[in-house]
Amino acid sequence: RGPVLLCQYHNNSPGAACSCVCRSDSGCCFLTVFLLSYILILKHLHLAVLLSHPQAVVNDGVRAMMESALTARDRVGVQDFVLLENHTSEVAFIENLRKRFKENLIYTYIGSVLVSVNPYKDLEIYTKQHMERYRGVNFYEVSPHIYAISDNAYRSMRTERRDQCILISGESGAGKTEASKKVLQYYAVTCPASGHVETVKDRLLQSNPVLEAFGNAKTLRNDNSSRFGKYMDIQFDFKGAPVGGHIINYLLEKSRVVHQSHGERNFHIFYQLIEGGEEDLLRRLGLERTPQQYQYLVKGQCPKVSSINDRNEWKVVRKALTVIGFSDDEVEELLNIIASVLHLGNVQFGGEDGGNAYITTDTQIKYLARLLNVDGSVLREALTHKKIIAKGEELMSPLNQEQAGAARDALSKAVYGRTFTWLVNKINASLAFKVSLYYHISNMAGSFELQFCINYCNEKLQQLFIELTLKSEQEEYEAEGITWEPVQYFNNKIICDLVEEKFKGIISILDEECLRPGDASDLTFLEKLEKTLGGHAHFVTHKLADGKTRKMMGREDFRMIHYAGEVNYNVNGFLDKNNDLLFRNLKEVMCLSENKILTQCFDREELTDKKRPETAATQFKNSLAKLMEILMSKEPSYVRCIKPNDAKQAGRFDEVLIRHQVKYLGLMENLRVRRAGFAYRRRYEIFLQRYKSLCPDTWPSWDGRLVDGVSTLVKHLGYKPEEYKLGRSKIFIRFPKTLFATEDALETRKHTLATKLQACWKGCR
Ligand code: AOV
Repeated sequence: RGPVLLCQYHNNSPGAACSCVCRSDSGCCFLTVFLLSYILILKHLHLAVLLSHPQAVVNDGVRAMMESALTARDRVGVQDFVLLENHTSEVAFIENLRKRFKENLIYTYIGSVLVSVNPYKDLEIYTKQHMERYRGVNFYEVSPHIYAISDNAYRSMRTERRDQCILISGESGAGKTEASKKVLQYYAVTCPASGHVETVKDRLLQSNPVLEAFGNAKTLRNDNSSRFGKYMDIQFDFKGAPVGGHIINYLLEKSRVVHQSHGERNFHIFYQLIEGGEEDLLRRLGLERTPQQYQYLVKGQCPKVSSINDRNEWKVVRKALTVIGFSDDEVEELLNIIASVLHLGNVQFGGEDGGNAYITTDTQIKYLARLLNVDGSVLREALTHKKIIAKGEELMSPLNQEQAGAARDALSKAVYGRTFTWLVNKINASLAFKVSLYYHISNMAGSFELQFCINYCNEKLQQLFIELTLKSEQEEYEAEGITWEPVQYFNNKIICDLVEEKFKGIISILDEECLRPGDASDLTFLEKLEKTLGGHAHFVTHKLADGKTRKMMGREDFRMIHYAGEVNYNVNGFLDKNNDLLFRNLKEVMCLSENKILTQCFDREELTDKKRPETAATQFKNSLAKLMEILMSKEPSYVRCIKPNDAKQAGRFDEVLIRHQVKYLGLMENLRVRRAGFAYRRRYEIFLQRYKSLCPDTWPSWDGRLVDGVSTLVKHLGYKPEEYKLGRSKIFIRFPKTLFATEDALETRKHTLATKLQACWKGCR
């Protein structure tokens, strides 16, 4: 029956906490106190010991602790890649990721960039206690975490009064959406609040399930894949409370409404409504509880997904709509539209063998007329005819079966796409205030025209990333009064220009072909590309300069050499997708609809506007340019997400897949830039606090100027002049090995102390 000592030591210094419960039955109070002071010396170790006999502490507990501390670096790798001994080695980089992943340490830094590997399982690292641990503490003094990034951005915003943004990137299923939700939750829990603010917090959090229901879908890569790009701002008041928000959506994958690849689904909302919708609601909408019955839901042959409970989700979404502030009428109109899309998909046409199309499914038209509040016969005609203007006269020209099917699908896409934008606007209105936080672009693979836009976006983000990283490095050196050493890096501006340059860029050429009347086609577009861009260092087609044909390349393909690697694009469908045209008469029908949401989505002015609408690629280019402007005006933090395997399985580390992402995310380049000068830098007070025990002049405290203390300390440690520099407020250390030697000295000192303690304990006995 020795003393029982329970001690928990948190390493989130400054302000480290030590909580103890001591029960001393055998009068060993002195020893308990002694042990405690010993434990206090053992800083930076998580420690939770429950002991029944103090002897055990010294012999086993302490030794185990010492051993684990000394071998920790081997076992769990370094928590910042800049501390890798061989920082140019991709092998070492991936090995470090692997070690940490194995220990469930999914986060690692490259300087201030957070690299995150999707664990595909729930880790106990997002609790309130974790949030508390990261609140207000120094970024580097705690283990890497998304909360550290969130907290750091928040504090910089408050102390430096600069807008912040957190850029989250990575391929589909890598964990971007989850990361963004963690950021939101962190702010919702840790930021101060008052009455009105509670509503904003709720709305911010509740906007997620709604956006996901309408904008996410099950794909092969991710059961909950965001099929749109998203930029979200949160505005904080002067007290640091969130008071408003704003969301901008990009490039919803509308084609998913009418077609899904095998094993994929349409947007979640359709299944949620059908599975979860109340009986009388479904009756009113004319829907059956069987997804298999709807053409738009059967293409992927995947109505059910084991990880998704559509019925429960429906309840969540329905409630969220109310919290965000949708009235019952608005919800009704919204669901009318969703149901209409399903009915539209079931509209079938007769008129085989090239004859004029006619509608063979009357019930659907009846439901559509009722739900969309339009005239059934007008809709019927619009679905099977095209309005053309010849010699100043309007004519209705009949469509064949195939054309009518395409017109129907174009209508479904337009209705869904515009309703989605309406939804985002509506959420924005409910978030009242405008302005500042994170950006998310998902990787919409599978369709080439989207892939093209996404890869273009990634080029732009990479450009921004390199520019800003270099800029902030340079600024820090200047602020600290340290000479800047120029860094060599690949500038991908040449690839951005290849896509976006006026007249000569791919988008300009595509638009030109889209506007050209006559024989313009995907192939003439490719020919023009060849003519204009042949010979460009980053553009390749099957034609070689000497007139021969390049092997391994299709005749309808062009290849771009992106910063992250080569990608082949098939030009099929580029013109159509870029035009994204909805026949005028279908637009007219929608303009006549009395559905309150559609009247806002289809503006009558659009019909009188003679100007051609902007093409999809140009719209994207413009919104991207605006986004870059927004991002440039803010101070960025980065989260780079990595997907560990394609099977969505916990614990599997697929090296080939990961190596590809490390390359595509430009992580080695990032590390190179970060390591070009000095690997490690810390504020004087933090450096001194950690290592002062290693020098008799600075231990137990240093009373003079911090810089002098650090200087005395490092001289005592034998740092050579070329190994470090002293700036205005920080010490800069060039190589990780210098720092490691100091860390090892610290461990040795702790070990010596432990041995002394042990001897002392024996003496006491
Ligand atoms: P994404 O946003 O990067 O893909 P998600 O954030 O949707 O990817 O993540 C995919 C899935 O991985 C989630 O549904 C979770 O099951 C799991 N996951 C991700 N991050 C974590 C985490 N930190 N802890 C536990 N599980 C996680 V896409 O939206 O397809 O580009 O468009």
